[in-house]
Amino acid sequence: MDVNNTLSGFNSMAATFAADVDHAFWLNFWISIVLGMTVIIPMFYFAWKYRESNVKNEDISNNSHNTPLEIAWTLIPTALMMVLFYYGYTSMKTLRTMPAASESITIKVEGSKWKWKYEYPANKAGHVHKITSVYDKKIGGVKRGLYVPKGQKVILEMTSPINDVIHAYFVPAFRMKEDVIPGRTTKQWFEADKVGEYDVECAEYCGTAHSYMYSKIVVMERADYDKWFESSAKSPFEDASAPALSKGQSLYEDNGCAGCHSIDTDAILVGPSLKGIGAKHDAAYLKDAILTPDKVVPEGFYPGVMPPFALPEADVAELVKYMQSAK
Ligand code: HEC
Ligand SMILES: [Cu+2]
Repeated sequence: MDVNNTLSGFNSMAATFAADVDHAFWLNFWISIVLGMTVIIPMFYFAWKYRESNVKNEDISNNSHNTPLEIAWTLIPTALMMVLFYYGYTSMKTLRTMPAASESITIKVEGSKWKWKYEYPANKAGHVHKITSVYDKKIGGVKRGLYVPKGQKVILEMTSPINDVIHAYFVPAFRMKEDVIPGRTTKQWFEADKVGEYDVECAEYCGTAHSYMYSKIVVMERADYDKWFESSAKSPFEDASAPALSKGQSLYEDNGCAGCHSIDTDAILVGPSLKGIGAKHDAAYLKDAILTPDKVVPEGFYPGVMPPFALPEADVAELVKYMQSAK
């Protein structure tokens, strides 16, 4: 269940308000079809009936007005508009009214080029789960996502770094979408009512790897979620017997380097492959590449794509060590 490329989108409904949104949509759809047809069908009929070969000019008279008709075509569309407004407004109100914080889990979401990061409140042991969701070309999906329990209200507090661009957090299976804006906090809530894995997509064009700015929401049974939440495991599905990641590799994953660089193949993603980089460059170069990426830009690449990472000295050193070990 760890990696799944065929998650659920519009084909499933997994949030309490999803049915309301669909109801408003289909009502809109069918009213539009009926209204459209009442105009288009008579139009073709009259075009055929009053075609040139069938009607002489002398037979044509002008009607100045028809009161009952005029009342009908004013009142009926007005009533239909009110119906559409009612369902659009009530479902929007449900989506936009945040539940009380005391009965919800509030999770911070950060969207940046091109990854999603989640930060949970501290658990009983004081551990804060921080998860980075970054597309991995090798597995054709994301390793980790947002883990939530079924039947629980969740509030997402979303933002983007001040030097980034606008993104949007879109979960088709929940019928939920909200902009994620640099320097501003936007909110969205949901209550998932079906266990499963659901797509998260960025719905605001944000540059080169926009189409890979992808994550997933994993809805779990309460007990499974609690067990993971009170632990310090990175994900509920991590293989406990697997050797622990080195500090450097773990930083490499958490900072989303893998979204732009391949480190064990020569593949060029957004940035150059880092395979064997330790043989080409010294530690000082690698350190500068992280702190001030625009200082030296390898041939064939552009400045301004890799964001500068203002990481603590020790973390940079671990990252450099990890890159040097990648043969
Ligand atoms: C948004 C995409 C992106 C992310 C995220 C990113 N990089 Fe880069 N990286 C690039 C691009 C593009 C270049 C080439 C242009 C430049 O040097 O600024 C580059 C260059 C580099 C270089 C120099 C490579 C060479 O051959 O000279 C190193 C080393 C590097 N990145 C390491 C990292 C590390 C470590 C991280 C994570 C902390 C990271 N990058 C995150 C896009 C990215
Ligand atoms: Cu985006």
